Amino acid sequence: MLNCDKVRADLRTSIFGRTLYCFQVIDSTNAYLLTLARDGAPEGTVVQADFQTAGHGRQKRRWLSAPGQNLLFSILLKPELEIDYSKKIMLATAIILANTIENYLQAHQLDPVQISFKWPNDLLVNGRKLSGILAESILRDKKIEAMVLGIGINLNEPVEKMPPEIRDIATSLRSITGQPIDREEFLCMFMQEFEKNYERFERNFYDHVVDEWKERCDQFGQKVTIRTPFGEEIGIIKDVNESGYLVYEDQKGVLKALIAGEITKSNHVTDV
Ligand code: BT5
Repeated sequence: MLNCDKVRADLRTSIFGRTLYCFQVIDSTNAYLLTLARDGAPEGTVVQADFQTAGHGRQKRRWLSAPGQNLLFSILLKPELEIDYSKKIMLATAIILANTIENYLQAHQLDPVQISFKWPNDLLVNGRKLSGILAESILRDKKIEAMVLGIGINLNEPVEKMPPEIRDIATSLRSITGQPIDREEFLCMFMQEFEKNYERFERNFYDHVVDEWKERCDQFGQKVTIRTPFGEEIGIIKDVNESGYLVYEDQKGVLKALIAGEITKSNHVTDV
């Protein structure tokens, strides 16, 4: 089980992770933290679990993770911003997570890895998913009263032992580097990086977040299949706009901005 006392002792933050709940088994860290949020838990509260019986992604898709090998946790934010900022907060979290991975590898003298972002919430290495982020919010009067950011990152689970559903699409930091990853240290590094950047991003109302995010996205110009709330369509990815929405050109040449959806296939031949 994750050594929670060690995390508490080593953590150098003033808000994030100062209230920390660690579980051996839970249904979902996001679901639990949403309940705590409704009961008035403070900003920065973190819930971590070694195993989830109902870990999920968007649209109730399952998040699969073997017991005690990876990191599964959720953080509570109370940003006092309009709903419009939700997407940008999620993109900021991906940046923070990518920075943490780089810091960790550097601190352990491991070779750097090329992390790329897939809209809206995936971190990929060599086209395989290393991590997913799920944001769930409690809204009041168009404002974000509380936002729970759930992070699943594959640290130590070897790819060959992953369940067949994800074996061909996922990867883990251990499989990439060949080295075991210290979960306690990684979690502390993430919280520290989060606190440092969260303050910076909030101060500037998330200016530049999208530009920073785009630097790591290599999907622009790709012809893809996009699952939208209104059905699937083929389009060319053009941009991610200032609000963090996906901008694509449909087959009639019309530009569309998508707030929620999914890029399901990116194997179309394109000359763009
Ligand atoms: C996500 O959803 O990628 C967000 C996942 C967030 C999980 C965390 S764990 C802690 C917290 N508590 C929760 O209950 N959730 C959060 P989405 O974009 O919908 O992607 C889900 C898809 O990712 C699945 O349908 C699988 O194809 C794939 N997947 C599932 N488990 C995976 C894994 N361990 N590694 C890589 N891909 C995985």
